[in-house]
Amino acid sequence: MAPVSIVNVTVLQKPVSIPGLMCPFISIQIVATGICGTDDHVLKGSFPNMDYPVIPGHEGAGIVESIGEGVTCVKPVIPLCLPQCGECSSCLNPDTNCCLKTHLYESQNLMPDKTSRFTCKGKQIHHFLWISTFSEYTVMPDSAIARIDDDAPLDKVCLFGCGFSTGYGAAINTAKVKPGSTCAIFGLGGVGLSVVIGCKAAGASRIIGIDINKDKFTKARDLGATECINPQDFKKPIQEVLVEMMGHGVDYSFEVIGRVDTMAAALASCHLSSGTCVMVGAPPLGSQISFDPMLLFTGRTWKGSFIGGWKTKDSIPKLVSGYMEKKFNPDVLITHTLPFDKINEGFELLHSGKSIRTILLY
Ligand code: PAD
Ligand code: ZN
Ligand code: ZN
Repeated sequence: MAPVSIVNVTVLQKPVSIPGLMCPFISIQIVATGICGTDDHVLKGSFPNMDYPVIPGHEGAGIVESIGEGVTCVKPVIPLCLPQCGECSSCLNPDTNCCLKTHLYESQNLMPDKTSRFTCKGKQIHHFLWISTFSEYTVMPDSAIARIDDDAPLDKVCLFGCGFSTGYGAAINTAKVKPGSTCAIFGLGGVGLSVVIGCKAAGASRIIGIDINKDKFTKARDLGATECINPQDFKKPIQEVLVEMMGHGVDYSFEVIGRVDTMAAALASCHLSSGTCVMVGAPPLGSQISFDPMLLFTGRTWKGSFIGGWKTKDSIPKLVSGYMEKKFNPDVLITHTLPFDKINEGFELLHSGKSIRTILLY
Protein backbone atom coordinates (compact mmCIF):
# COMPACT_ATOMS: atom_id res chain seq x y z
CA MET A 1 0.00 0.00 0.00
CA ALA A 2 1.48 3.33 -1.07
CA PRO A 3 1.46 6.12 1.51
CA VAL A 4 -1.83 7.95 1.55
CA SER A 5 -1.86 11.67 0.96
CA ILE A 6 -3.90 13.05 3.82
CA VAL A 7 -3.42 16.77 3.42
CA ASN A 8 -6.05 19.02 1.88
CA VAL A 9 -8.43 16.28 0.88
CA THR A 10 -11.43 16.85 3.07
CA VAL A 11 -14.65 18.72 2.72
CA LEU A 12 -17.13 18.57 5.54
CA GLN A 13 -20.77 17.99 5.02
CA LYS A 14 -22.83 19.35 7.88
CA PRO A 15 -24.14 16.75 10.33
CA VAL A 16 -27.39 15.13 9.39
CA SER A 17 -29.88 13.76 11.89
CA ILE A 18 -31.48 10.68 10.37
CA PRO A 19 -35.14 10.40 11.45
CA GLY A 20 -35.71 7.39 13.70
CA LEU A 21 -32.02 6.71 14.15
CA MET A 22 -31.03 6.14 17.78
CA CYS A 23 -27.61 7.65 17.35
CA PRO A 24 -27.42 11.40 16.77
CA PHE A 25 -24.30 12.83 15.16
CA ILE A 26 -22.26 15.76 16.29
CA SER A 27 -19.92 17.94 14.28
CA ILE A 28 -16.67 18.71 16.07
CA GLN A 29 -14.01 21.28 15.27
CA ILE A 30 -10.72 19.56 16.01
CA VAL A 31 -8.15 21.87 17.62
CA ALA A 32 -5.25 19.45 18.15
CA THR A 33 -4.51 15.84 17.27
CA GLY A 34 -1.64 13.49 18.03
CA ILE A 35 -0.05 11.02 15.62
CA CYS A 36 -0.35 7.50 17.04
CA GLY A 37 1.30 4.27 15.84
CA THR A 38 -2.17 3.06 14.83
CA ASP A 39 -2.47 5.91 12.28
CA ASP A 40 0.80 4.67 10.84
CA HIS A 41 -0.68 1.15 10.50
CA VAL A 42 -3.46 2.76 8.41
CA LEU A 43 -0.95 4.50 6.13
CA LYS A 44 0.98 1.26 5.68
CA GLY A 45 -2.18 -0.66 4.80
CA SER A 46 -1.81 -3.01 7.77
CA PHE A 47 -4.98 -2.04 9.63
CA PRO A 48 -7.79 -4.61 9.28
CA ASN A 49 -11.03 -3.98 7.34
CA MET A 50 -9.92 -0.64 5.98
CA ASP A 51 -11.42 1.01 2.93
CA TYR A 52 -9.40 3.72 1.16
CA PRO A 53 -9.24 6.64 0.65
CA VAL A 54 -9.69 7.32 4.34
CA ILE A 55 -9.07 10.14 6.81
CA PRO A 56 -7.17 8.67 9.77
CA GLY A 57 -6.51 10.36 13.12
CA HIS A 58 -8.03 9.33 16.44
CA GLU A 59 -6.10 11.13 19.21
CA GLY A 60 -7.77 14.52 19.04
CA ALA A 61 -9.37 17.19 21.16
CA GLY A 62 -11.78 19.81 19.95
CA ILE A 63 -14.89 21.80 20.49
CA VAL A 64 -18.49 21.14 19.60
CA GLU A 65 -19.31 23.08 16.49
CA SER A 66 -22.95 22.18 16.18
CA ILE A 67 -25.28 19.66 17.74
CA GLY A 68 -27.78 17.20 16.41
CA GLU A 69 -31.32 16.54 17.54
CA GLY A 70 -31.58 15.35 21.14
CA VAL A 71 -27.94 15.99 21.97
CA THR A 72 -27.00 18.14 24.91
CA CYS A 73 -23.21 17.68 24.88
CA VAL A 74 -21.28 20.96 24.77
CA LYS A 75 -17.66 21.99 24.30
CA PRO A 76 -14.77 21.14 24.82
CA VAL A 77 -14.55 17.44 24.00
CA ILE A 78 -12.35 14.46 23.25
CA PRO A 79 -13.49 12.16 20.43
CA LEU A 80 -13.56 8.52 21.55
CA CYS A 81 -12.01 6.00 19.17
CA LEU A 82 -13.81 3.38 21.27
CA PRO A 83 -17.36 4.64 21.86
CA GLN A 84 -19.48 3.85 24.92
CA CYS A 85 -23.19 3.56 24.12
CA GLY A 86 -24.06 2.85 27.76
CA GLU A 87 -26.78 0.35 26.85
CA CYS A 88 -25.26 -2.79 25.30
CA SER A 89 -24.24 -5.89 27.27
CA SER A 90 -20.59 -4.81 27.26
CA CYS A 91 -21.39 -1.32 28.48
CA LEU A 92 -23.55 -2.81 31.25
CA ASN A 93 -20.78 -5.26 32.23
CA PRO A 94 -18.27 -3.64 34.61
CA ASP A 95 -15.50 -5.97 33.40
CA THR A 96 -15.24 -4.91 29.74
CA ASN A 97 -15.04 -1.70 27.75
CA CYS A 98 -15.61 -3.08 24.23
CA CYS A 99 -19.00 -1.51 23.48
CA LEU A 100 -20.96 -3.66 21.01
CA LYS A 101 -22.40 -0.68 19.11
CA THR A 102 -19.09 0.30 17.57
CA HIS A 103 -16.94 0.07 14.50
CA LEU A 104 -15.52 -3.17 15.96
CA TYR A 105 -18.67 -4.95 14.83
CA GLU A 106 -19.65 -3.02 11.73
CA SER A 107 -17.88 -0.96 9.11
CA GLN A 108 -15.62 1.54 10.76
CA ASN A 109 -15.23 3.38 7.49
CA LEU A 110 -18.77 4.68 7.42
CA MET A 111 -20.86 6.33 10.10
CA PRO A 112 -23.32 4.05 11.93
CA ASP A 113 -26.01 5.15 9.44
CA LYS A 114 -23.76 3.76 6.65
CA THR A 115 -23.03 7.18 5.17
CA SER A 116 -19.78 9.05 4.72
CA ARG A 117 -19.69 12.74 5.59
CA PHE A 118 -16.47 13.45 3.70
CA THR A 119 -15.99 14.10 0.02
CA CYS A 120 -13.08 15.29 -2.08
CA LYS A 121 -13.73 16.54 -5.61
CA GLY A 122 -17.04 14.71 -5.54
CA LYS A 123 -15.53 11.41 -4.43
CA GLN A 124 -16.46 9.74 -1.15
CA ILE A 125 -13.74 9.61 1.50
CA HIS A 126 -14.00 7.07 4.31
CA HIS A 127 -14.06 7.68 8.06
CA PHE A 128 -11.67 6.04 10.53
CA LEU A 129 -12.85 4.63 13.87
CA TRP A 130 -15.89 6.89 13.44
CA ILE A 131 -13.90 10.00 14.43
CA SER A 132 -11.25 10.91 11.75
CA THR A 133 -9.39 13.62 13.65
CA PHE A 134 -7.03 14.44 10.75
CA SER A 135 -9.73 16.79 9.57
CA GLU A 136 -10.38 20.21 11.06
CA TYR A 137 -14.10 19.50 10.98
CA THR A 138 -15.36 16.00 11.52
CA VAL A 139 -18.60 14.24 12.41
CA MET A 140 -19.10 11.50 14.96
CA PRO A 141 -21.84 9.73 16.90
CA ASP A 142 -22.77 11.09 20.33
CA SER A 143 -21.52 7.83 21.91
CA ALA A 144 -18.01 8.69 20.64
CA ILE A 145 -17.64 12.03 22.41
CA ALA A 146 -16.50 12.81 25.96
CA ARG A 147 -17.09 16.21 27.52
CA ILE A 148 -13.97 17.41 29.39
CA ASP A 149 -12.96 20.25 31.75
CA ASP A 150 -13.54 23.72 30.29
CA ASP A 151 -9.97 24.77 31.04
CA ALA A 152 -8.21 21.66 29.70
CA PRO A 153 -5.41 22.56 27.25
CA LEU A 154 -6.53 20.78 24.09
CA ASP A 155 -3.01 20.64 22.63
CA LYS A 156 -2.01 18.44 25.58
CA VAL A 157 -5.09 16.49 26.63
CA CYS A 158 -5.64 15.13 23.12
CA LEU A 159 -3.25 12.36 24.29
CA PHE A 160 -6.04 11.11 26.55
CA GLY A 161 -7.99 10.21 23.41
CA CYS A 162 -5.66 7.28 22.82
CA GLY A 163 -1.93 6.97 23.65
CA PHE A 164 -1.72 7.89 27.31
CA SER A 165 -5.05 6.36 28.34
CA THR A 166 -4.21 3.15 26.46
CA GLY A 167 -0.79 2.56 28.00
CA TYR A 168 -1.61 3.76 31.51
CA GLY A 169 -4.84 1.75 31.58
CA ALA A 170 -3.13 -1.41 30.25
CA ALA A 171 -1.00 -1.40 33.42
CA ILE A 172 -3.63 -0.19 35.90
CA ASN A 173 -6.85 -1.79 34.59
CA THR A 174 -5.90 -4.75 32.40
CA ALA A 175 -2.79 -6.14 34.10
CA LYS A 176 -3.69 -4.69 37.52
CA VAL A 177 0.02 -4.37 38.31
CA LYS A 178 0.69 -4.96 42.02
CA PRO A 179 3.13 -3.03 44.24
CA GLY A 180 6.59 -4.63 44.33
CA SER A 181 6.05 -6.57 41.10
CA THR A 182 8.29 -6.83 38.02
CA CYS A 183 7.27 -5.61 34.56
CA ALA A 184 8.70 -5.77 31.02
CA ILE A 185 7.48 -3.39 28.32
CA PHE A 186 8.23 -4.29 24.68
CA GLY A 187 8.20 -1.04 22.65
CA LEU A 188 8.88 2.40 24.12
CA GLY A 189 6.81 4.64 21.84
CA GLY A 190 4.11 6.95 23.20
CA VAL A 191 1.92 4.02 24.26
CA GLY A 192 4.74 1.88 25.72
CA LEU A 193 6.06 4.82 27.75
CA SER A 194 2.53 5.33 29.07
CA VAL A 195 2.63 1.69 30.23
CA VAL A 196 5.90 2.56 32.02
CA ILE A 197 4.11 5.49 33.74
CA GLY A 198 1.26 3.15 34.77
CA CYS A 199 3.61 0.45 36.12
CA LYS A 200 5.47 3.04 38.17
CA ALA A 201 2.23 4.53 39.49
CA ALA A 202 1.15 1.01 40.52
CA GLY A 203 4.34 0.60 42.55
CA ALA A 204 6.25 -1.95 40.43
CA SER A 205 9.76 -2.49 41.80
CA ARG A 206 11.48 -3.40 38.50
CA ILE A 207 10.38 -1.98 35.16
CA ILE A 208 12.35 -3.21 32.15
CA GLY A 209 12.00 -1.25 28.90
CA ILE A 210 12.77 -3.11 25.66
CA ASP A 211 13.30 -1.37 22.33
CA ILE A 212 15.54 -1.65 19.27
CA ASN A 213 15.95 2.15 19.32
CA LYS A 214 18.28 3.08 22.19
CA ASP A 215 17.30 6.73 21.84
CA LYS A 216 14.07 5.83 23.65
CA PHE A 217 15.89 4.72 26.80
CA THR A 218 16.59 8.11 28.41
CA LYS A 219 12.94 9.08 28.51
CA ALA A 220 11.93 5.58 29.63
CA ARG A 221 14.33 5.85 32.57
CA ASP A 222 13.06 9.35 33.39
CA LEU A 223 9.52 7.96 33.54
CA GLY A 224 10.35 5.03 35.80
CA ALA A 225 12.08 2.23 33.85
CA THR A 226 14.72 0.71 36.12
CA GLU A 227 16.52 -1.00 33.21
CA CYS A 228 16.41 -0.70 29.42
CA ILE A 229 17.63 -3.33 26.97
CA ASN A 230 17.99 -3.68 23.22
CA PRO A 231 17.22 -7.22 21.93
CA GLN A 232 19.81 -6.66 19.18
CA ASP A 233 22.58 -6.57 21.83
CA PHE A 234 22.00 -10.25 22.67
CA LYS A 235 22.63 -13.48 20.78
CA LYS A 236 19.84 -15.26 22.69
CA PRO A 237 16.13 -14.55 22.11
CA ILE A 238 15.00 -11.69 24.33
CA GLN A 239 12.56 -13.91 26.25
CA GLU A 240 15.46 -16.13 27.38
CA VAL A 241 17.43 -13.03 28.40
CA LEU A 242 14.49 -11.79 30.50
CA VAL A 243 13.81 -15.15 32.14
CA GLU A 244 17.51 -15.36 33.11
CA MET A 245 17.52 -11.77 34.39
CA MET A 246 14.47 -12.30 36.58
CA GLY A 247 14.93 -15.92 37.65
CA HIS A 248 11.52 -17.08 36.41
CA GLY A 249 10.34 -14.27 34.13
CA VAL A 250 8.51 -11.06 34.97
CA ASP A 251 5.18 -10.79 36.75
CA TYR A 252 3.73 -8.67 33.91
CA SER A 253 4.83 -8.29 30.29
CA PHE A 254 3.33 -5.89 27.74
CA GLU A 255 3.68 -6.00 23.95
CA VAL A 256 3.33 -2.41 22.71
CA ILE A 257 4.76 -2.69 19.18
CA GLY A 258 2.25 -4.65 17.10
CA ARG A 259 4.39 -7.56 15.83
CA VAL A 260 3.54 -11.24 16.22
CA ASP A 261 7.15 -12.23 17.01
CA THR A 262 7.32 -9.79 19.93
CA MET A 263 3.81 -10.84 21.08
CA ALA A 264 5.06 -14.43 21.39
CA ALA A 265 8.30 -13.24 23.03
CA ALA A 266 6.36 -11.15 25.57
CA LEU A 267 4.20 -14.16 26.47
CA ALA A 268 7.27 -16.35 27.01
CA SER A 269 8.91 -13.61 29.12
CA CYS A 270 6.43 -13.68 31.97
CA HIS A 271 6.46 -16.08 34.93
CA LEU A 272 5.50 -19.60 33.84
CA SER A 273 2.58 -19.93 36.24
CA SER A 274 1.65 -16.56 37.71
CA GLY A 275 2.74 -14.27 34.86
CA THR A 276 0.33 -12.05 32.93
CA CYS A 277 1.08 -10.89 29.38
CA VAL A 278 -0.94 -7.98 27.96
CA MET A 279 -1.20 -7.43 24.21
CA VAL A 280 -1.49 -3.69 23.49
CA GLY A 281 0.15 -3.42 20.05
CA ALA A 282 -2.33 -3.77 17.18
CA PRO A 283 -1.84 -7.09 15.36
CA PRO A 284 -0.93 -6.70 11.67
CA LEU A 285 -3.58 -7.30 9.01
CA GLY A 286 -4.41 -10.99 8.56
CA SER A 287 -1.68 -12.11 10.95
CA GLN A 288 -1.68 -15.47 12.69
CA ILE A 289 0.39 -16.29 15.74
CA SER A 290 1.94 -19.62 16.66
CA PHE A 291 3.23 -20.39 20.12
CA ASP A 292 4.00 -23.38 22.30
CA PRO A 293 0.70 -24.16 24.13
CA MET A 294 2.72 -25.24 27.16
CA LEU A 295 3.29 -21.53 27.75
CA LEU A 296 -0.37 -21.23 28.78
CA PHE A 297 -0.77 -24.77 30.14
CA THR A 298 1.45 -23.94 33.10
CA GLY A 299 -0.84 -21.07 34.16
CA ARG A 300 0.24 -17.88 32.40
CA THR A 301 -2.54 -15.40 31.58
CA TRP A 302 -2.65 -13.75 28.13
CA LYS A 303 -4.90 -10.72 27.73
CA GLY A 304 -5.61 -8.01 25.21
CA SER A 305 -6.19 -4.40 26.16
CA PHE A 306 -8.15 -1.95 24.05
CA ILE A 307 -7.88 1.74 25.04
CA GLY A 308 -6.52 0.67 28.38
CA GLY A 309 -9.71 -1.10 29.41
CA TRP A 310 -11.37 2.25 30.18
CA LYS A 311 -15.10 2.74 29.74
CA THR A 312 -14.25 5.73 27.66
CA LYS A 313 -17.16 8.15 28.00
CA ASP A 314 -17.15 7.71 31.79
CA SER A 315 -13.39 7.56 32.30
CA ILE A 316 -11.66 9.92 29.86
CA PRO A 317 -13.19 13.05 31.49
CA LYS A 318 -11.99 11.76 34.90
CA LEU A 319 -8.49 11.16 33.51
CA VAL A 320 -8.45 14.71 32.12
CA SER A 321 -9.58 16.03 35.52
CA GLY A 322 -6.72 14.03 37.08
CA TYR A 323 -4.34 15.73 34.66
CA MET A 324 -5.72 19.15 35.66
CA GLU A 325 -5.06 18.17 39.30
CA LYS A 326 -1.50 17.18 38.26
CA LYS A 327 -1.99 13.48 39.08
CA PHE A 328 -0.31 12.49 35.79
CA ASN A 329 1.85 14.33 33.33
CA PRO A 330 1.68 12.89 29.81
CA ASP A 331 3.06 16.23 28.49
CA VAL A 332 6.49 14.60 28.70
CA LEU A 333 5.47 12.33 25.80
CA ILE A 334 5.04 15.33 23.47
CA THR A 335 8.33 15.82 21.64
CA HIS A 336 7.06 17.87 18.68
CA THR A 337 4.22 20.28 17.93
CA LEU A 338 3.59 21.17 14.28
CA PRO A 339 0.95 22.98 12.25
CA PHE A 340 -1.43 20.49 10.65
CA ASP A 341 -0.11 21.08 7.14
CA LYS A 342 3.23 19.58 8.28
CA ILE A 343 1.50 16.26 9.02
CA ASN A 344 3.79 14.32 6.69
CA GLU A 345 6.80 15.70 8.59
CA GLY A 346 5.15 14.36 11.74
CA PHE A 347 4.99 10.86 10.21
CA GLU A 348 8.62 11.12 9.09
CA LEU A 349 9.60 11.94 12.69
CA LEU A 350 7.72 8.83 13.84
CA HIS A 351 9.35 6.61 11.18
CA SER A 352 12.84 7.86 11.99
CA GLY A 353 12.28 7.18 15.71
CA LYS A 354 12.98 10.83 16.55
CA SER A 355 9.56 11.61 18.01
CA ILE A 356 7.47 10.09 20.76
CA ARG A 357 4.31 12.06 20.12
CA THR A 358 3.87 14.83 17.56
CA ILE A 359 0.85 17.07 18.15
CA LEU A 360 -0.67 18.72 15.08
CA LEU A 361 -2.44 22.04 15.53
CA TYR A 362 -5.14 23.36 13.19
P1 PAD B 1 5.43 3.86 18.12
O1 PAD B 1 5.74 3.55 16.70
O2 PAD B 1 5.63 5.24 18.63
O3 PAD B 1 6.27 2.88 19.09
C1 PAD B 1 6.67 1.59 18.74
C2 PAD B 1 8.03 1.33 19.40
O4 PAD B 1 8.38 -0.05 19.17
C3 PAD B 1 9.16 2.19 18.82
O5 PAD B 1 9.87 2.83 19.87
C4 PAD B 1 10.03 1.18 18.06
O6 PAD B 1 11.40 1.52 18.06
C5 PAD B 1 9.76 -0.10 18.85
N1 PAD B 1 10.02 -1.33 18.11
C6 PAD B 1 9.75 -1.59 16.79
N2 PAD B 1 10.11 -2.86 16.48
C7 PAD B 1 10.62 -3.40 17.62
C8 PAD B 1 11.15 -4.69 17.93
N3 PAD B 1 11.22 -5.67 17.01
N4 PAD B 1 11.58 -4.92 19.20
C9 PAD B 1 11.51 -3.93 20.15
N5 PAD B 1 11.01 -2.69 19.90
C10 PAD B 1 10.56 -2.43 18.66
O7 PAD B 1 3.91 3.41 18.33
P2 PAD B 1 2.87 3.71 19.53
O8 PAD B 1 3.57 3.70 20.84
O9 PAD B 1 2.04 4.90 19.16
O10 PAD B 1 1.92 2.43 19.39
C11 PAD B 1 2.44 1.15 19.70
C12 PAD B 1 1.46 0.05 19.32
O11 PAD B 1 0.28 0.17 20.12
C13 PAD B 1 0.99 0.11 17.85
O12 PAD B 1 0.89 -1.21 17.35
C14 PAD B 1 -0.38 0.73 17.97
O13 PAD B 1 -1.21 0.37 16.89
C15 PAD B 1 -0.86 0.11 19.26
C16 PAD B 1 -2.00 0.81 19.92
N6 PAD B 1 -2.93 0.04 20.56
C17 PAD B 1 -3.98 0.61 21.17
C18 PAD B 1 -4.94 -0.26 21.90
O14 PAD B 1 -6.02 0.20 22.28
N7 PAD B 1 -4.59 -1.52 22.13
C19 PAD B 1 -4.13 2.00 21.20
C20 PAD B 1 -3.13 2.77 20.60
C21 PAD B 1 -2.06 2.18 19.95
ZN1 ZN C 1 -3.94 5.40 19.00
ZN1 ZN D 1 -22.22 -0.19 24.34
